[in-house]
Amino acid sequence: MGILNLTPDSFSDGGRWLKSDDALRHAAQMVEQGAALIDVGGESTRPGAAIVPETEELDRVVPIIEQLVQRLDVVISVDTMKPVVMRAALAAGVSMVNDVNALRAPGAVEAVAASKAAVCLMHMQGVPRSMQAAPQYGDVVADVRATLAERMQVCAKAGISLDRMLIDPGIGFGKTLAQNLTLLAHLDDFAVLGVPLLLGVSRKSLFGQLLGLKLHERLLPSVVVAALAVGKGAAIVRAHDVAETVLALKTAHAIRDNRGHNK
Ligand code: 9MG
Repeated sequence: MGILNLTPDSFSDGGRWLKSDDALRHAAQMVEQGAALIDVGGESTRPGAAIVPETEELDRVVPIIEQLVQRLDVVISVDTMKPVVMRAALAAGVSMVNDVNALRAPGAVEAVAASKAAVCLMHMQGVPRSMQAAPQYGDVVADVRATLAERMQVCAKAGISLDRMLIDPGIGFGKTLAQNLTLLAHLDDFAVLGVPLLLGVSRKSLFGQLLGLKLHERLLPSVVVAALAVGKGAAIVRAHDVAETVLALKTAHAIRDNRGHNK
């Protein structure tokens, strides 16, 4: 899943794709490099990010989504927490909603239920503005899994079938470095929920905390973790650096698919 941030303030590529021609060209390039999905976002979810007014988010994402749906033969997904934006993006042709808030906003579940689109339910403790202040869990893996299971149940009750759902433990969303590492070490524990796992680690601050790396130095650990995640069952990896991530994932897939053969 290639990331297309149409935001002035995203943590790693804020402001880079504000001109529509640049955004469309970048999306096409990610597809050429092997992305099977493009995730279009108009509001930064980085820690401390400000809330973007609905109209502004709509203006940022809808015209680009309309173009991408016409031009690219891949899944276009919208990264938003707002039901109004979900509905407009669905009307513009997205086939997936990626919600870091797991459809908690009033009307979000209904917006997705009224469509045929898939939904990624991501775990977040708190809200982006303050989520890194003091994240607290008993057993982080069990707690995140239980919350995702509960969100899946809410969606199922509203008529969203299991085959439309994906889950994501939300690395960096209301988690300390130790909690992020524990989740990454236990990704296979999410398989019991019975839906595909999506993971986003690309250029995230855990690499700054763990290795002292600046943003532009985080490519290598990002692709290493992407490959490890595939080994632990991840179906989709959300990435800025698509070409490099695709190479890592192809290698990880070849190894994973070879398990059980011993000749
Ligand atoms: C929008 N966004 C930023 N980080 C993300 C992550 O890790 N997962 C998903 N699903 N979306 C994310």
